[in-house]
Amino acid sequence: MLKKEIETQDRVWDTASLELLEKAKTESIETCFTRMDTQRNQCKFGSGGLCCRICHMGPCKITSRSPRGVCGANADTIVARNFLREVVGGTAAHSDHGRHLVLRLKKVAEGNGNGYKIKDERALRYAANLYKIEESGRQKENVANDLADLFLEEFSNQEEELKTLALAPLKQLSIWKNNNILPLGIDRMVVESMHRTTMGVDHDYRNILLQGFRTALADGWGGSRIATIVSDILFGSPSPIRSQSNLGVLGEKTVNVLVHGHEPEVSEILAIAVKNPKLLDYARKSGAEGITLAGICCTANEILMRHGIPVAGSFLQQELAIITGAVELMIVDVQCCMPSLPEVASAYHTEIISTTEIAKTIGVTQYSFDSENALESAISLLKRAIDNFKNRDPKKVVIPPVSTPLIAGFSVDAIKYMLGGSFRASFRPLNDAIMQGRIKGVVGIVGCNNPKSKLDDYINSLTLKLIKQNILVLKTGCAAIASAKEGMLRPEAALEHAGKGLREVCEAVGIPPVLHMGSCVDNSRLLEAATEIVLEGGLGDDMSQIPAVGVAPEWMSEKAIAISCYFVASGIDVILGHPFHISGSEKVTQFLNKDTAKLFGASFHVYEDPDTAIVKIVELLNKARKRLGIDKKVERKLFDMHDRRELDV
Ligand code: BF8
Ligand code: SF4
Repeated sequence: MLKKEIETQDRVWDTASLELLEKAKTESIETCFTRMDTQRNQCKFGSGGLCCRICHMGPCKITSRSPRGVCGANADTIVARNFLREVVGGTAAHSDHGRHLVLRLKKVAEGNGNGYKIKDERALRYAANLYKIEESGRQKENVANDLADLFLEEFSNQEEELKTLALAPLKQLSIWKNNNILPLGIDRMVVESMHRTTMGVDHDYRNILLQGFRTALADGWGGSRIATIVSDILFGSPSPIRSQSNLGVLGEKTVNVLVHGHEPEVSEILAIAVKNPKLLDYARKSGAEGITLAGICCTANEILMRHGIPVAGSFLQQELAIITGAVELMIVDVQCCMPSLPEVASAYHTEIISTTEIAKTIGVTQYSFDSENALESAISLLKRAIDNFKNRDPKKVVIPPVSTPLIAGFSVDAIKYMLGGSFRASFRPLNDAIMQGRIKGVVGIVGCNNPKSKLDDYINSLTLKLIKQNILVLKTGCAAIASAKEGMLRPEAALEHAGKGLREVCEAVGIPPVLHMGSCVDNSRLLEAATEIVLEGGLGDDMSQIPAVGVAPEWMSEKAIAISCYFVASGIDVILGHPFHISGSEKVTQFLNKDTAKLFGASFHVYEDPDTAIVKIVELLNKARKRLGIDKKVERKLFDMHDRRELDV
């Protein structure tokens, strides 16, 4: 039963979302925020990880009076098995995304690219060198063909370890080897994990959890890394680019088309098609002033990073975008697209179209996007949106006038160039700034929003505290969109909010204090950045030694679990804004939150508010600095009075 209605201003941080939630209330539209109220009394067995429905002797739930399931499985086994299956879900999602891109690269290499081509030959040749594929003097298509074949083997290898692991620092590899968690082919890891968690196979919670880290490594250093590399080859490596964010990017007088989901193949072509002059003419003849293409979730991040297409919103804003009444077409593909979308859209004229066979929802129009004729397909989708413009009901339209400028596009390459200049691109200046204490460390904030807590509140409060403490913040996914909307992705944010040391570095280099590094699969860019820091020298010889922490403040997805597991296995401590579903087993909790520190040099930490999280993060960074022997400089150089006050919090 509902105790007390939550005030709308306690559900969301930004004024655009607030205005649209009020509109939803007036128009009696159900959203995830209101459904959260009806789901608030959630199952304790589920949240403790104690419900097992792996076989049909069950479902079994573990209580003090029934400490074992019918088969004899105890809480530790059940909780660990459920956890591993979540890691599998996240790994499969990222990796299947990567696979689709590799198959596309293969077609392009074979001369069947149609609308697709190798956009970044430099990225292709760089990747070929990483994998020791001969590229010099060879045609780019031949190089791409070999690379695509190698990547396909990364999925299908049965007994060989992932080749992509070799991109990690050498010592990292030996840590994984010593812990017996070097992953084999990605598909094999996913299948083996499902096998090991089926009834009557792997029962030792430690063995199961180690397989969780191994599977997650197949995501971060495998599927996700491959997805990022291939996206850069096909669509271009991101470099700094200006744009706008939040729902105010929608046009009052333009045809609004939103792309939502994760895989960039369709949205990339839409970003090109939208500039077609004939289409613009057609829009004008239909009474609109033009076409506005904008993004939601990680598709937004993909086309923002490469084309500067504006971001309409993050995960929790997908329904709100439709509630503006101004969206003619929302094109969805895979992951994080709520099944509620057609229901919300039915109150307006918005059409929802899915372009993916593997992602169907009743009420969503299935559109078979013809990748053989990608540009024509994209044009016909946009025409469909234009044709829907006449159905917009002006009385239902509210577009909050909130649109915040931003700079995104910080691939690792782009950061290197910004730091070192085009002739000696390198991470050296960053390493030096960390060693001198001007920058205390690096924190990656990743992941989602979750209506269990106020949208963007934790993410934005923590980000502000971090940059005040001279901590450089790297962002991906919906966490990056939160910062975009908050104005933290502008270089001026350094002047306005950063501590002295970080401000000086940002001003010298011309970067914001918060760097948008891409979508969720692009968390692989964070691993790449951490590797660059290690390889540059002076800050340890594996990733657990550098002053770096990962944070998933408002996470909700299995993908966030996989990401945080590959961070920890890679030696990067992870702060979670709320715990995994593991509280039903003290041993599993102890293993993940403590014992992993001995295995990988990093573990999970749960801090449910930004005030306690910042204290822990600073403690972790300072510990790393002390171990490296660079802590003295922190005391002497880093803290001005302003910073000292913050530390006392
Ligand atoms: O993959 S951050 S809500 S959109 S899961 Fe989803 Fe989470 Fe957003 Fe991107 Ni990532
Ligand atoms: Fe119950 Fe064991 Fe079957 Fe799980 S595997 S449902 S604990 S009998």
